[in-house]
Amino acid sequence: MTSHFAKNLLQHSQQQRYRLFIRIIQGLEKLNFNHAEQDPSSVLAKQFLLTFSVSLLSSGHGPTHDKSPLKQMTALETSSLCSPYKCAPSKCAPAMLAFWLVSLASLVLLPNSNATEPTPRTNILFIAVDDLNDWVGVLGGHPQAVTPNMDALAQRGLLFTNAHCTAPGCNASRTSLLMGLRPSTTGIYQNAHDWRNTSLIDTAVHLPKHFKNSGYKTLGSGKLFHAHTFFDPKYLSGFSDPKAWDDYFPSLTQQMPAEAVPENWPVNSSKDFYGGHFDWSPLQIKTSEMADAKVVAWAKQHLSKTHEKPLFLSVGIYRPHVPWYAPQKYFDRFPLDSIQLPKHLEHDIEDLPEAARKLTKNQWHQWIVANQQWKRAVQGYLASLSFADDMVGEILTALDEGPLADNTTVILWGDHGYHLGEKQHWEKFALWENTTHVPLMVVSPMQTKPNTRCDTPVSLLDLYPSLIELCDLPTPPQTLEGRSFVNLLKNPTAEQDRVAITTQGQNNHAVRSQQHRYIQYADGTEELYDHSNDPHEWTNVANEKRYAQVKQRLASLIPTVNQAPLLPPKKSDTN
Ligand SMILES: [Ca+2]
Ligand SMILES: [Ca+2]
Repeated sequence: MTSHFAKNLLQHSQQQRYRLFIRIIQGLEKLNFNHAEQDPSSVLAKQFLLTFSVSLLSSGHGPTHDKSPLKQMTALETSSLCSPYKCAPSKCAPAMLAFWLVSLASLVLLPNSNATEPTPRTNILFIAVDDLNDWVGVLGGHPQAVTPNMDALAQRGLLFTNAHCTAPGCNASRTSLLMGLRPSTTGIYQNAHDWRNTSLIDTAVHLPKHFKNSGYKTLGSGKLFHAHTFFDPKYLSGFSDPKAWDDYFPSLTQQMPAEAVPENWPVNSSKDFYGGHFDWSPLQIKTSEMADAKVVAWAKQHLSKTHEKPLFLSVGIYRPHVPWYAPQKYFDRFPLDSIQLPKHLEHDIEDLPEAARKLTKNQWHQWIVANQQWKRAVQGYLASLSFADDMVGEILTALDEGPLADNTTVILWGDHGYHLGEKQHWEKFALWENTTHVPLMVVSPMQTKPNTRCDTPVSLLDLYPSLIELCDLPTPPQTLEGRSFVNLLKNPTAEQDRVAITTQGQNNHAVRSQQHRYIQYADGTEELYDHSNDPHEWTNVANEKRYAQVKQRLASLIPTVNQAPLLPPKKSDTN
């Protein structure tokens, strides 16, 4: 300890030693010595400490330092404070020892000159890609996906290969992620459930606001809280919170710009599906005219300059959310006659319980097949995904070329998965792997190593506590229900017993472990899939006796709190 102290001391400049001296003097004053009441031993100890601090000021410096005003001042103070007292050295030894320890502790604890500059808090670039399933190249969900930018991002850090949403719908998933609370805890299960009309407005602090309250500059662009277009300006604001942001694009009260649409729509689909907004077609426009391109252009401006505070920048990319309208060049990347349908089993739904079959958009599927639109729809998704990937590439290039490159943590996530005909289902709002599995990648200069993967299940619910740990933020007032995954960033195999839980409506849950998916519906019916031999979840083994213990263990992890929905449930959720 003594040698460490000496080494530490020698590293301090004269100015730092002076600051140290002042700290010791201030510490003595706080001890509130009163000359008339102190016993002589305590006063001698104080004298010893003062003498020590004076020697500290002069140590390591040449004779010129002895003549400095500083030295003269300390000598004067020492004399005036302590000269009237005398005592026997034997009596004051314990007190001297105590003060020695105090002074040594203060010196050792004082950081050395290299560490006095606090490490700047990492900036956060938070990229949300809407309705992004696991077709991203590095996750291998579709052999024709073209996502070089997201693939490159994953290779710069850590890719979670087994990440899942807490709810398979935009609003329920995003609200859960941003509040750090399960849908079953808040009762927010559907897109119509606006968190701002609930008690959460008083009892919880959502993620961007927590960053703002904790000293970050918060900037946002595009969809973060739920919003959609439906080609009507009234939906573009969504459920945002203008008070959470220092600035937002298009504005503090509007999350999304209006999007480019064909003159006559639907082009390939039917008015029966969301009034025609579930549609796919190339657009004869420049990429820069796309709404997402405007969102990204704004974000790029802020990545090209320094900021007075650490930055939390959220960028929400709307594609590949429907409508799958994108410039012609993105469709040209996927010639129609080359399109491969997603892997599917013809009679897959026959071993599903009735509650599961009710979730499927079977009628949509029948229409799509009957009208020869399945390949065209897959083409539309692949084109929209490729466009979204180009947008991610633009953001990352701006980051890399700007002043924030070295101290920014990048997190890219999708809000839920997406079916394109598997199990005769389209979209989300179900509890299978296609719907719950999401891309999640983290590149953190201080935490992750390039080209690492983590196969342990994690949840988007884990993002809030992970960001708290990464950025050293205080805890918010609500009790966060996720579990930080920061330990997995450095050591991807550190934990293997985690599970991810997804909830679709009240009392319907899926529990995903490393090997299995267990689903339990409100009526008690079940599904179980074994991913070790059934990666597409084609064979429901819930009724096989050999899986009884697996089922029992996973069922025991289902949330016990299951709040009633905020509003009466609709027959089916809407986009
Ligand atoms: Ca979504
Ligand atoms: Ca099946």
